Amino acid sequence: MKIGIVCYPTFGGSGIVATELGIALADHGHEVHFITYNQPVRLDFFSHHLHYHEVLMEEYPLFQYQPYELALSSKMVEIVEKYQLEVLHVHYAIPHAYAAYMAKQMLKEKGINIKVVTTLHGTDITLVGSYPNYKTAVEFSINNSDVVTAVSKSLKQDTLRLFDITKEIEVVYNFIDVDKYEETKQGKCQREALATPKERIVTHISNFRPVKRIQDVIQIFYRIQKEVPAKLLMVGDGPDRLMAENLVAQLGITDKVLFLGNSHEIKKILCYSDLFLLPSETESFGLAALEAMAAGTAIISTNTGGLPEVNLQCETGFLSDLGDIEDMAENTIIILNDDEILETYKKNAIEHSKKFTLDSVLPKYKKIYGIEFDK
Ligand code: GMT
Repeated sequence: MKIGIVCYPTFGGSGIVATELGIALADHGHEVHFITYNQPVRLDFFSHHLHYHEVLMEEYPLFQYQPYELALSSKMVEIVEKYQLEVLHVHYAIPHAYAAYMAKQMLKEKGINIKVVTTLHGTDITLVGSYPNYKTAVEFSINNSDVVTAVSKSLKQDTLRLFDITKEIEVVYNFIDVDKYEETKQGKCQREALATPKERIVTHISNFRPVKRIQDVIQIFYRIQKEVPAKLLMVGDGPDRLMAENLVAQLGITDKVLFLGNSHEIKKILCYSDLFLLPSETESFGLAALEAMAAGTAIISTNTGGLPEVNLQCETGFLSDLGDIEDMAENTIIILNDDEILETYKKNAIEHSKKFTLDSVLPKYKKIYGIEFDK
């Protein structure tokens, strides 16, 4: 089948899911066309099954804001026609579902019927999507997609609560390619480059936006390092990075916290890690936590959104109320202070991550697209 995938090409979870899905479909012989404003970060190669089309914008002095939806929908029409695509799968409703609806209407005029699949990822619903200034258009474009999916049960419930939805929403969980984590585990993990043998390694990975509560990550770690020898790896970049660096300096723990920036070596970093911190305000799923679990890392998170569907209380880690940094610090110390507990949680994390495999999710998307048999 010929499939168009529209996503944010950055380090955010929705772009990662979209890219990994596209790569897997191409591996199964389908022709996949990414339509985005930059090459997706995890798309590091092309093949005759895998293509990338850049959405180009025009500068004009009259525009205070450039009309991205216009350029995107025009590009979708062009690529659907040129390559005879059969499905457009858009990840993150804003503005992709809206642009896809416009593209579908334009194509209809040309006698082409394209199926539009919209996958809701999180903040497109729980934060930005429900802003009064966007809500009408987001609701309209969800209701006018041919198929709508959400990445967790919790996100489906949030969508039904926040919008007037007339469309069925199917839950298709985020996924990981378990084999890729096995390969990393077998490779040499140069942990000693970052910490002494006695130190535990605690990791946080995100795009450092306010919703991730980076200040809580630092405050939790501040309490941990008083009780357990440990290092904190802060991976990613975003608006709250400077605030976090200042807080680390204020608390006098600069020698114990490493800011690594955005990284293409996530699996390697996770293979050094003992525990992953995710104290988010809201998290529709928590792909970063799932990736950490697959790499054998215990999880300390809040109990918001879809996180309880991923992190299991007293099994793969602990979940606390939003902002309860004392509880999250205490739970972390319990895990890190005891080799046996840590090993048990790590093993459980690996086992539970296997419930979210590419192999279980791919057939669901194929069915949604209408793929009956692979070539
Ligand atoms: O907020 C982010 O971290 C990025 C965002 C995105 O859409 O790029 O992530 C959302 O989608 C991910 C993939 O489905 C989910 O795993 C994240 O939980 C979700 N983020 C939030 O809900 C805050």
